[in-house]
Amino acid sequence: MRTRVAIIGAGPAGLLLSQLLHVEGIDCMVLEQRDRAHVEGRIRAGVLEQATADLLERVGADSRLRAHGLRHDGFDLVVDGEMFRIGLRDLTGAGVVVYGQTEVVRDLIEAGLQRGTPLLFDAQGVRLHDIDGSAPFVTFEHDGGEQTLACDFIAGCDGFHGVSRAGLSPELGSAFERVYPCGWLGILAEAPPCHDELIYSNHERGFALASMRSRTRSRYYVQCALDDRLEDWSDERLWNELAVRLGGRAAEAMTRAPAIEKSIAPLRSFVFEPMRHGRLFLAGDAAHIVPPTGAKGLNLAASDVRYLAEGLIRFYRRGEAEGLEAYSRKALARVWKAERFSWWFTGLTHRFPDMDPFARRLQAAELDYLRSSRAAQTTLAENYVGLPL
Ligand code: FAS
Ligand code: PHB
Repeated sequence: MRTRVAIIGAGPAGLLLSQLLHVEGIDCMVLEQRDRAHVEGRIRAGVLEQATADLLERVGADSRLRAHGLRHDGFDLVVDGEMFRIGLRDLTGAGVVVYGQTEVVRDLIEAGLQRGTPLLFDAQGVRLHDIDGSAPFVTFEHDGGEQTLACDFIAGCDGFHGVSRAGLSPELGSAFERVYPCGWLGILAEAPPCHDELIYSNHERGFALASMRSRTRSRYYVQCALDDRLEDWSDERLWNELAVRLGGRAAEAMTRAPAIEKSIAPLRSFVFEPMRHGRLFLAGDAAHIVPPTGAKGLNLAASDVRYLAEGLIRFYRRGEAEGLEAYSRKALARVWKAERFSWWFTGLTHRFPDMDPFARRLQAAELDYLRSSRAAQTTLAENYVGLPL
């Protein structure tokens, strides 16, 4: 088998890249280790920057997003029970779209299948070969046999635990990491949201977030201990904790319902530099991870593949390699700004076990400043809606 761009992974990064290339007539093939049901069933991100929504429109995968996406012009912060709003559109002229990553993945898979983009599920044992040469290739098992896919370039879109970055010798790159002393316990419930916008809460018992997937489906998170297990958190305990941490009107408006999904995710900041290694380009979680507080993970995956697609299109259309040579530098410039924002917003909204009284006073002062300063709120808002590409 042969293609121009072999894409490893059918998450948002790999799927969006495949469609950005396909609509420009550039051959590619997506190799995904899991089956379609698993990929479409993963519950993850919920907030799209407008730039991400625009990319979905560019590849013709936005009809359900336009019909069901919830346009949000602000969100609320609750600090020790007191709520104040960050008016995103008033402060920046832009908002965000609340639309589950699950739906984004479904829309991109559907667009690819309708166009006939080669997308192989259940591709096991993917291995990358000769990424430093002029004829890289990928081997994998599929349909009971060993397959070889020859290509010009490989896009490693296989997430944090994928093989693309793992296959690189450590001395070829630099990893930067911060692991937080807590995780997020997330719940999905068929229950109307408790508020018409998202609520981020800094409470003495820990962080909580009230989000949503639709007007009838809610998504909530509470900060939990690193060693917490799902069996430690009954639905009742979780709903009670959410009511305490979100407090006031949110607690009164909250509709409790059985969890249809419950999961714990660790909080981590991670960047691997550079994002290019010969004919291999890393994109999305394969290259970086942000704590979900700033809702940047999915949106960074989208901006990475936008830059990568621009470089590949320029190479195949005009034979110019400058876009590919600039990819890592351009992507990392945006990644590090999102890492900084996500780290800052996590520190502002969470109570960490090792936070001493001085740190807590600084946090309280920063929240008080944010509440009272349009300039401070504008800084938060322009990072949240997404910095210019
Ligand atoms: P993904 O991990 O989504 O996709 C990688 C794909 O590659 C997967 O389908 C995987 O099966 C496949 N793959 C892996 N190894 C392979 C191999 N060897 N061969 C072939 N295929 C392989 N972001 C937010 O903004 N908000 C959130 O609330 C949020 N919550 C999250 C919760 C969890 C539990 C996790 C893990 C992440 C969360 N994120 C969140 C971040 C998340 O949305 C990512 O940023 C986003 O999925 C990145 O997309 P990809 O880079 O495509 O990676
Ligand atoms: C979500 O709805 O899953 C979500 C929203 C905002 C965040 C993180 C997660 O910051």
